[in-house]
Amino acid sequence: MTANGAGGEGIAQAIRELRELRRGEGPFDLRQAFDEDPARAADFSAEAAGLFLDYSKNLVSRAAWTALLALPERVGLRAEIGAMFRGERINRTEDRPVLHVALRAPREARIEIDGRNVVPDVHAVLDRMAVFADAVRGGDWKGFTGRPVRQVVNLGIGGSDLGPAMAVEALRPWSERRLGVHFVSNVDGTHLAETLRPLDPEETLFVVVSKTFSTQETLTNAESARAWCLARLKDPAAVARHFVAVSTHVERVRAFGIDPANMFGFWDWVGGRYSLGSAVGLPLMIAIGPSRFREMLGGFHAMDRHFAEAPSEGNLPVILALLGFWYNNVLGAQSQAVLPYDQYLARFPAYLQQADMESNGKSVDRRGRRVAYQTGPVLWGEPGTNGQHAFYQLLHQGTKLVPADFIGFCRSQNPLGDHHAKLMANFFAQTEALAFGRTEEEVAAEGVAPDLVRHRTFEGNRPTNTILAEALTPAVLGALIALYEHKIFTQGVLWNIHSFDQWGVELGKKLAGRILPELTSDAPLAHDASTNALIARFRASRAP
Ligand code: G6Q
Repeated sequence: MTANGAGGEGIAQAIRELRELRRGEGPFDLRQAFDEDPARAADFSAEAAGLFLDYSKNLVSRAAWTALLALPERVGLRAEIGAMFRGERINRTEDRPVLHVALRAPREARIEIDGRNVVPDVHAVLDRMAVFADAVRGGDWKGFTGRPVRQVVNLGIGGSDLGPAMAVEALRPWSERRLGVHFVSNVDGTHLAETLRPLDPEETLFVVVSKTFSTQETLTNAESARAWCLARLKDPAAVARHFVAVSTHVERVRAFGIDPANMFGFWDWVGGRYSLGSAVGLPLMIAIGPSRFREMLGGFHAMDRHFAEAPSEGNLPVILALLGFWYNNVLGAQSQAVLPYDQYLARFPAYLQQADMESNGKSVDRRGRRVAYQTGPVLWGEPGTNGQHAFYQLLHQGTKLVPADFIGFCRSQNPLGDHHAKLMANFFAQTEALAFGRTEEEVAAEGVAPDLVRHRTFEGNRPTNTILAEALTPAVLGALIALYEHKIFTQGVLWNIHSFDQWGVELGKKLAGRILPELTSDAPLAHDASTNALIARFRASRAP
């Protein structure tokens, strides 16, 4: 029986065994591990879909790694991967398949849901998107007054914002520079107002992206955007030239006033945070064009195949998942840093934050029982080298264990003087410094005053992964995203939790719905004393 087949007790038992192994080994020291094992760097590295992963600078002995590598089989990972790729309804609390892998399957592939091959549907939408994206890019899609579109504004939030916003930034070198692509997500009117301020309604196209087409923030922004547009263009018929929708819900799209002919569909088996490869990627396709978009899908697919086929010991998502599990469940780390050394990946940590924390921030197992172990970490990060001048102090000398993924590229998209060499010198230096530090003896030998030696000592032994790729191309970005998607999936299996629902976002929405009318009335309040007092203060400050 698999660990999770045993109902989750199996994984708790596995954690106890790993902790026992760790205790039995005594302190683990990276300097010593590298000194004693000349093959460590070569053996603790793997490569797939254009990504090279060096995981040798982790606090894992060969014995511990062998024990970790036994986990996928214990939890039945192969069968779980098979169930996802076959379109089984693995999102049980919402009774849906989870098939983002179908979004990047080649045309000739066959993936069935209830006997229907969904791959032709996927490609039919991609083909329609391509026609539309080319029309916008080529200036053939005209606004109501006959001027070509110059500005594209994505209105969406969460999974309908973070993926395309991250990817448009990441793939800017391939973008049509004639077009501005903007993202408005927050219901805070400032976001929309400041974005629209410099734009001209006559040459602005809004892409309203909402799977459900019922999300408060997105519909509020879409209504205000429509009012902004019509204030200039006067005629409601203009909406058809300036608004398109991406949704699963044709009736609500029609009710909003968008012609369903200008709607790009997707399906309930695409989770919001896994939807970049679907029509949710439309603003990205407009920015970079259909063929680059397909290259990105190709990168996703290459990593999908790798995840489905490679044995655990060479499987990049599985390796990252097991290492994360080790820190989270055996060594007690609370967070995970992701540190891209590429300015184009500035939004990548925020994107992954949703993918990881919304998927694995759960505290009941698949049978609804409180888990007896830690689940998803707090994920955070910023691009290097900026972070070095900010929070790296804590990484180097703080009291907390923070495993970190460093992501870098051999070639820059902007080879400007020696910028890239300097960037990458920092990239390599940081993981070296974190792993090997500087001992008191070494610091003293440099002539540092005795009372400063302790302050200037670096303990080292701080774990990192290094992900190195040739260049940040569309295909490499696709592979990178899929790498983390499947890491998250694997960890969800290890923790025996449901990674593809997000019930934890519901309560706040519900309470906001109750509070909204209270803000503009003087009816008695019936919340707790704190919330009552805060709402009363807000009301008082807005009283005429
Ligand atoms: C993602 C979540 C969530 C969702 C947003 C937007 O996995 O489900 O972030 O994407 O709440 O939802 P709509 O696309 O339905 O507006």
